[in-house]
Formats: sequence, C-alpha cells, structure tokens
Amino acid sequence: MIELFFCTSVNVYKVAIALEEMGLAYDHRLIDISKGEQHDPARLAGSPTGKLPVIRDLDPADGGEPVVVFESGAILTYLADKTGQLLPPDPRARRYVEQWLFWQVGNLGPISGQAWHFHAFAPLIAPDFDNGYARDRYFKMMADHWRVLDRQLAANGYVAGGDYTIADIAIYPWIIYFDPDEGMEAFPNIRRWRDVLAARPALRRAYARARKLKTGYAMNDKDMTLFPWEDIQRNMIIT
Ligand SMILES: N[C@@H](CCC(=O)N[C@@H](CS)C(=O)NCC(=O)O)C(=O)O
Repeated sequence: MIELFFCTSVNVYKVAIALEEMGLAYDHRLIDISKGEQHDPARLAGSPTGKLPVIRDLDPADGGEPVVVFESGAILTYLADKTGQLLPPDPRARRYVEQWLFWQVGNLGPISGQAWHFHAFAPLIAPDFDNGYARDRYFKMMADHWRVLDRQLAANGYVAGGDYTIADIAIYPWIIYFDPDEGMEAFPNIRRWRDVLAARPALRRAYARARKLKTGYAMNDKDMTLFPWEDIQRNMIIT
C-alpha cells in the first residue's frame, strides 16, 4: 500500500497516474494547502519541503521500514524502479527518459506555473497591479518549451523516443492544465500525443478517482470563485 499525500494539483496528478498505470494499491491522504497543512512535516510523513506530492510506501521492495519520497520526479523514478515499469533498464534509454523528466521538473513545470499564476491568480490577488510584463514573459517562455516539446513529438510517438514512460506522465498534467484546445493549432504533435494519452484507461482512472475526493477547494477547476483566496494568500505560494 502506498499513501499519496494529495491535493488537486498538477504535480500530484503525475503520481496518481503512475500509481494507476503500474497497478499499485494506493490511498489518498488529503492535504488542504489553502489551510497551510503542507507546512507541517508531521502531516506529510516527515517530508520537509512543504510541497506535494509526497508518498509513503508501506511495503518497500527491501521489506524494511516504510519509505517516504518527495519531489515528483524522484517519486516517479522510485515507483518505476519498484515495479520495473515505464522506465527502461538499459542505461542509455533510461538517461533519455530522465532527461525529459528533469526537463519537465526544471523547466516546463516552474515556467508554466508562473505563466498560470500571472494569468489567472495575480489579477485576483493584486487587481491594481499591472501584471502584463510578467504574464507575457512567462507565456513566451512557456511557448518556447511547448515548441521544444512539439518538435520532439514530431519525430517520436512518445516523448523519450521509445515507449510510453514516466517522462510522458510527468508532462501530461502540465499540458492539460491549460485549455486543451485554445491555441493548440500551433502544436499539432502535442495535441496528437495528448489525445493518445487521454485515452489511456489508467490515466482516466487517476483523474476520475481524484475528482470524487472532497478536497475542500478546487485547484484545477477553472471556476475561480471556488478559491478561498484569503487562506491561500496566507498559506501557500501559488505556483
Ligand atoms: N518540484 C516539486 C514542485 C511541487 C509543488 O510545487 N507542489 C505544489 C502543488 S502542485 C505545492 O505543494 N504547493 C503548495 C505551496 O506552494 O505551498 C515537484 O515536482 O514535486
């Protein structure tokens, strides 16, 4: 059994998808980041970063004490190593997957997070502040990343060149975070890849299961009126 410390958010969905794909039993442990629960390590199985996702594996492969892992990229490689799935064992092929995984965690994710922040959150949090420069800068940087990804997918069915891997899983939630069809004409290969992934039963299960949870607030719902803004401003850095 794996405990997934969960809030409805892009980085966390990566792990839910991987758990479903790998057929691992897991339970959501709900963390309300609008209330600041993420800042208490005791609520996150001791994880020190105040960020989600975090997992606690109660049945580690070595049979020892439960294993706690934070950082979505580290969690995905941990799960792949545990199950021998979605990450090829050959060192060359593995490195290729890891490149794209790190590219997502270090580039696509943080930049898209800021783009979304200045597009959707900043106008509500600071309506009198002109966010135009920051918004345009991050959208431009995000578009550069999308162009890189689209080029990669023009030549490859999946992002790391071979089969479907944890690199695809890491990228997918960040692509669908933005309106899936708005502006997608410029990225035909991303759109094709997105549609292939969206049809995967395990991926659909990850989202369907999460949507049934009572999370207290709705990070990914586009209905901004659901956001407890004052709590969020006090308790979290919105990525
Ligand atoms: N690099 C981290 C990013 C994690 C992250 O930013 N998580 C967000 C949710 S998607 C979070 O926990 N935010 C709470 C906060 O910033 O207070 C990862 O990939 O796991």
